[in-house]
Amino acid sequence: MLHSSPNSEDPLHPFLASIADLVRHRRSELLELCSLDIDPEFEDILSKLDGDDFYIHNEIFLARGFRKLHLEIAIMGSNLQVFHCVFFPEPTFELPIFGVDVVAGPSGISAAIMDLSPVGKDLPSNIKNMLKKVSVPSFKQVRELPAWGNIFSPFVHFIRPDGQEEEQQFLQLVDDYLTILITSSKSIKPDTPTDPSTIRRYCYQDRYCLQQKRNDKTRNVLAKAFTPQWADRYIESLLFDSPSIP
Ligand code: BLA
Repeated sequence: MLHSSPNSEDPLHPFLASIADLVRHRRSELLELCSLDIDPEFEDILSKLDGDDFYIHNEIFLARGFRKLHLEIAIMGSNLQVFHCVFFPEPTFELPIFGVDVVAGPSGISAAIMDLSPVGKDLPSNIKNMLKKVSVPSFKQVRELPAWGNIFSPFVHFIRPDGQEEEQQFLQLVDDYLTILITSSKSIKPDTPTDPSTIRRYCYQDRYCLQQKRNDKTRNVLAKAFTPQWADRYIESLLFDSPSIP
C-alpha cells in the first residue's frame, strides 16, 4: 500500500492518505472483489523533470456490479498531489458512478470533489432517497463546477476544505456515499445486456467518460509532467476508457 512516494521528501498529504485508507477499506466490503492486472506501463509510473520526481500509482479492481474500481495517487514533485478514484458500474446494473478527486497544492487542498453521478436522466429514486437523508455540513468555500460538470448529480460536493474539521466532514460524506453505493450493489439484480435500460446506462456512462476527458486541468498536469501524447493515451486508456458495448 502506498502512503508515500519513493522519494521520502514528498510524503503524501495526510488528507489524501486518509481518503485513500477509507476508500480501500470500504472497497474491501464489495462482493466478488478481485484485483485486475494493469498494463505494466501504467501501474507505477515514474518520471523526472527539472529535478522534480513525478510518481503515479494505480490500482484497479473488479467487483459485483462494477466493471472497474480505479484508485490513483499522483505525487507531482513537491507542488501537486492528487487522489483520484472512480467506481465505474457494469451497465447491466442500475448503479451510479462514484467519483472523487482531491487536489493538494502548495497552499493546501485546493479542490475536493465527490459524487454519485447518474447513468440516466436522474439517479434511481431509492439512491436519491438515501442521499437526501445524508447530513450535509455547511462548507465555507463551495466551488463552482466547470461547464463539462453537467454529468454530476445535484448531490455533488465540490469544495475547498477550510481546515481539518471540514476535511473530516468531507471524509464522512465520502463514507456515507460509499455506504449507499455498497449497500445497493449487494442487493441489486442485473438486467440483461440487451435490455433497453442497460443500453441507456451504457450511453450515459460513455458520456460521463467523454465529459471527464474535457477537463483540461488534468490533461495539462499530465502533459507537462510527461508528454501531451502520453497524457492523451493515459486518459483514454486508463482514466476514462469507455465501457465495452453490452
Ligand atoms: C480539477 N484536477 C483538477 C485540478 C487539477 C486536477 C490540477 C485543478 C485543481 C483546482 O482547480 O484547484 C488534476 N486530477 C488531476 C490529475 C488527475 C486527476 C493530474 O484525477 C489524475 C492523474 N476529476 C476526476 C474525477 C472528478 C474530477 C473522477 O478525475 C470528479 C468526480 C473532477 N477535477 C474535477 C473537477 C475539477 C478538477 C470538477 C475542477 C475543474 C475546474 O475548475 O475547471
